[in-house]
Amino acid sequence: MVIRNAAILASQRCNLRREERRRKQQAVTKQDRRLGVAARPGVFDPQRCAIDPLHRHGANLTLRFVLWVTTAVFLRKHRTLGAVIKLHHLERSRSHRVLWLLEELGVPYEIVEYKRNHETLLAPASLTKVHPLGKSPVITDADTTVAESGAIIEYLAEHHGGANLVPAVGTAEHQRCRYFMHYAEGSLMPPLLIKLISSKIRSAKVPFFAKPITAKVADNLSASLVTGALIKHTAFLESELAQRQWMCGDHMTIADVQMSYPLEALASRSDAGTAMPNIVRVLNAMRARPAYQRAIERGGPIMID
Ligand SMILES: N[C@@H](CCC(=O)N[C@@H](CS)C(=O)NCC(=O)O)C(=O)O
Repeated sequence: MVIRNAAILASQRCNLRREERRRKQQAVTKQDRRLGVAARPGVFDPQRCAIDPLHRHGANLTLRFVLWVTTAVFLRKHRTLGAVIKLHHLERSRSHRVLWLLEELGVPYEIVEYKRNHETLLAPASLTKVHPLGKSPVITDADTTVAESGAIIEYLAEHHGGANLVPAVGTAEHQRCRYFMHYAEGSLMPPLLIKLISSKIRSAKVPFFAKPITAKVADNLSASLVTGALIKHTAFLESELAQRQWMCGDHMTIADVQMSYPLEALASRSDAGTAMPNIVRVLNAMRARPAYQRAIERGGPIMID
């Protein structure tokens, strides 16, 4: 009996609550009609929302949809925000320049590491999957692939906030910057590379009777293509750097990044016997940058021994 009465009471309470909700709902609908809210589905009305959770749900869906479309359009426009730059980094290579710049810019990036063949010092064939020449550095940024250090450095400065590392167009600094961006690979690297090749020829494992021949070839290469050239380059760079703090002027620029590798090579390979205090001063200023040191921590030593 007691249980039956309790059940009847509970059911009555339930009916009362339902009736109360219906009345509130009717009141809101009438007010909506007056205000024209019902005719505008998806318009968020906080008053109505307090009593009608479905209304809040509808408004949330609209908001979410608008947010989703805006984000998609934004990411499509700024593709690089959705992807991280990948640096295809060959150990002990010019790739250090790009690592240094990425660290200076503070942009997120990933390193894909490649090891040199011990005998030939060549890069593994897998690098040709990134760029047909199979050389490092090369970067991928979303669906853009950029090879050649100079081009990569300019690309990163242009697209990833390095405008302060490029001197203003029309100034003498800008002209010097352009010059050194090309000079590094076009003029200074070739004799330094021949110097490396000639030292590898000299130390190559050959039968003892062939040793004098390989030594002679190495000496001739050095004498004709390296020694004189490096004396000229050293004198030229010394006179340039005696006039300024960095490669182009009073501030570090992308030309310093590009020149860092040949300057390291010059410091470690040159036996031209010429003193180079200004080259060493600029090189030490580069090496002192925390970003330069972080690049070595992440990418390993710069030069081939
Ligand atoms: N001029 C190119 C040179 C690229 C280059 O020769 N990279 C060397 C490493 S320093 C390389 O990939 N060597 C391995 C190979 O040729 O297989 C640049 O500046 O990016």
